[in-house]
Amino acid sequence: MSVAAPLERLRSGEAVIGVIGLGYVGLPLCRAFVRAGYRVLGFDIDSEKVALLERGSSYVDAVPDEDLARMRAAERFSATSEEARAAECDALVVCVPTPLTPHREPDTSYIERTLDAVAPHLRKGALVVLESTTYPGTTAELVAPRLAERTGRVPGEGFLVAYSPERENPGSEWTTDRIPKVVGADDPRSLEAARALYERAVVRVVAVSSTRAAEATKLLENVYRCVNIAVVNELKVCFERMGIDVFEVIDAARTKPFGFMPFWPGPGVGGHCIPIDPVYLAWKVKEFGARANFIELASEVNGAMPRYVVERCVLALNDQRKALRGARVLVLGVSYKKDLGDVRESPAIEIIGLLRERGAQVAYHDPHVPRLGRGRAYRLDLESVELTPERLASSDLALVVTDHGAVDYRLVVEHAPLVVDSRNATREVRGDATHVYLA
Ligand code: SAJ
Repeated sequence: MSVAAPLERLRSGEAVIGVIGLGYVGLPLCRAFVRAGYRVLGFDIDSEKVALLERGSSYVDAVPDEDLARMRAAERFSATSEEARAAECDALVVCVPTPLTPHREPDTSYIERTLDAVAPHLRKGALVVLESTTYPGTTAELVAPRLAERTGRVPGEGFLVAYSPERENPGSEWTTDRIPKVVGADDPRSLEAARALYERAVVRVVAVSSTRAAEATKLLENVYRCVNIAVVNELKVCFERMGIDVFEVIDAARTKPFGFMPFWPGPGVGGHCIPIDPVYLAWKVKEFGARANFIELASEVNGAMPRYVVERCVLALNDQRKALRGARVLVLGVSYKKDLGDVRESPAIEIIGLLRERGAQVAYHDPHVPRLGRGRAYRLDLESVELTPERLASSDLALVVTDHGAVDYRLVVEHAPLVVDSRNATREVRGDATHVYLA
């Protein structure tokens, strides 16, 4: 089949698109491609996920069952674990995890395993796009060479390769089709193919000059958040000592109609992006003799927040002549951000681990998280308890870690003998209550 074939089929919209990794990024992307008129084949190594999707049952909040039903009814979506079916695809979009190793270095093993699985079946001239967030250079130094070695073909000719960062935003109204899509490639034909792939599916395609520029674009987006969150976390600690309410100050600063975007102090940063992506960049720049000081410092400041929150609990109990050891602490909210059930990298897991290490008896209430298994460093085995006046009154301290909208903070302030609030969730109901501490 000529090199033009997949590229032609992408241009005409007849292309079959393979999406590898059917998680919170891959499944919404499948939906966007189906809505654009493509036939889509979803790949996942987890046969349970494939079986659920083939039964019309979605496990990704952003893609409800009715959307999945429409995709399947249009006969333009199916899911499989059979990597050989990559041969049916004109384009393969890789949306697999890029976590950190235990030594906090980039872990590209999921990308490598995916490339090795599809390479033997890669159609001649097919396009491979990496979407996983990663360090600048991954596509040019790992993806293209690995595929070239395994297929014996030349990148940009025997197969096409590009990078396009995912911008899925869990829990928001920003659906894939409405978010401008950055694409970068290192040869004209790959760029043309990547543009053709996405132009049908998203509001706007933003082409940049190389795969490295596209990889760096995504990292800048998340470094921007990570550093600005660290700034307000550091100011929270400073202002607390100065008797200044940092939340009041941020609220006042945001009245400036330009040149200021509010970020909010919290108990630390969780999720799959903000605590991890910046570390990928800080790691890579060292290869060039540089040092990403702000990223390193931001990771340190954000990483110190769980301990700071626990220290504030010790101080609050101390003011009531109580010790943390043996205290009954009720943690309110354990997911990594409000109104979601995702606990990945959630600071709540470290906070609960630290409280337990100091002898506290910890329970939690989270309407979105029925049970907590283990974090990277702690095994918790807890189930969410009901939030009742009795439960609050029998606790020594209620600690707000994640400020879910579904929690009644008036009830918390009225019935808990002590409240430590790391999200300013009690601002409307605490008045001048002296038993409520900010953390
Ligand atoms: N956080 C703060 N203070 C803030 C904002 C966030 O402490 O002012 C904490 C959150 O509680 C959470 C962590 O930081 O633990 C990350 O929060 P996030 O709002 O950045 O949420 P994420 O991790 O879901 O980030 C995603 C990102 N989307 C992609 O990477 C495609 C990010 O780029 C989005 O900007 C972000 O959602 C968003 O805007 O909601």
